[in-house]
Amino acid sequence: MNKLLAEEIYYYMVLGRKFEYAAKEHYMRGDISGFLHLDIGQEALSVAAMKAFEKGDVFSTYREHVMAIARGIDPKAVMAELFGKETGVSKGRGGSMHLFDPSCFFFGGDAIVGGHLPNAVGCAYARKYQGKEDGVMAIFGDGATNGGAFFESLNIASTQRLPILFLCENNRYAIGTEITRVAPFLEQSKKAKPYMPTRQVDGMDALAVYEAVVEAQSEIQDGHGPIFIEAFTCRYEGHSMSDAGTYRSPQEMQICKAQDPIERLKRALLERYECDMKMVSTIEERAKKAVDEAVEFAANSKEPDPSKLYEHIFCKRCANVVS
Ligand SMILES: Cc1ncc(C[n+]2csc(CCOP(=O)(O)OP(=O)(O)O)c2C)c(N)n1
Ligand SMILES: [Mg+2]
Repeated sequence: MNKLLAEEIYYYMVLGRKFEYAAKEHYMRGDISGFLHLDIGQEALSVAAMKAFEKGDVFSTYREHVMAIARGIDPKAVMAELFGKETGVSKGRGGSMHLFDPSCFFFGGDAIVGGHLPNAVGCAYARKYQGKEDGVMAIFGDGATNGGAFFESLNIASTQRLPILFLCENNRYAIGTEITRVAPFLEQSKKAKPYMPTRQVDGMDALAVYEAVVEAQSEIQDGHGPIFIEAFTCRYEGHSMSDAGTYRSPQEMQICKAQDPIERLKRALLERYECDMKMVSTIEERAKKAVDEAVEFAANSKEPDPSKLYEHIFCKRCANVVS
């Protein structure tokens, strides 16, 4: 990875973290309602995967604010969506879990755990049928690998040799349930092994995630069929704003935070890429400004007109997917 790209990834990771803390604050003030799942701790994965899978369609889970921004959606439009405003990326109709922008090749945000996997497979089928090479990336949590939709999706992707990358964010928890209480092992890539090549990566290391996704995308584009990457990561906050996360011990959190992805990339910038502290601070200030502007924009935007409540809900012609 070159220095410019490393700096860009750092910018989006810092922006992502600041964005999430601002969202948390405004949720507590009552400006944001509904569900809110924060990505704090998982930024390396969310940002580096988006930057690596530059072309192609992305289907993600409900923990997707940072991914959406890294994919190119304006932070203002993301924050306005959380605030339920007309200027939001989904016109205020979707909220936190339904950020969607076909122009950025970002197809959500899905509230149903694993529900987006069959959609992603369908899109990969369409892409193959159309002779388009870019492929699809589906991102999901460890919890999603216990559902039927997961296995059906792997099966079809494998038998049809579809150009799809399955990227599992293994943060070891599905809400408050530790993964080994509901699955026979910690490593969820074992479930995918019979279907396709699997790899594991340190999801707290942005550079490693980037390399793994770039390599996988070039393989799926070359017609090798699907690939599964399992990235081990750690979310710092509770599952959502209604979860205090008390089931994790302070020691466990301390081990997690010692791997902090932003600190790790900062160290790489200073040591490997020979950036100076001034450059790093400038990037951090830019990120702060973008978040402040996003909050201001969201706060000052209008709410949707109630008489237009049913507009923008159903797709009349899914032109971006099938034409
Ligand atoms: C089909 C379905 N079952 C249950 C739920 C309730 N639910 C919401 S999030 C979640 C846990 C998912 O955990 P994981 O996939 O590991 O993602 P993470 O929250 O760790 O990012 C559950 C069970 C749901 N939304 N959809
Ligand atoms: Mg999880």
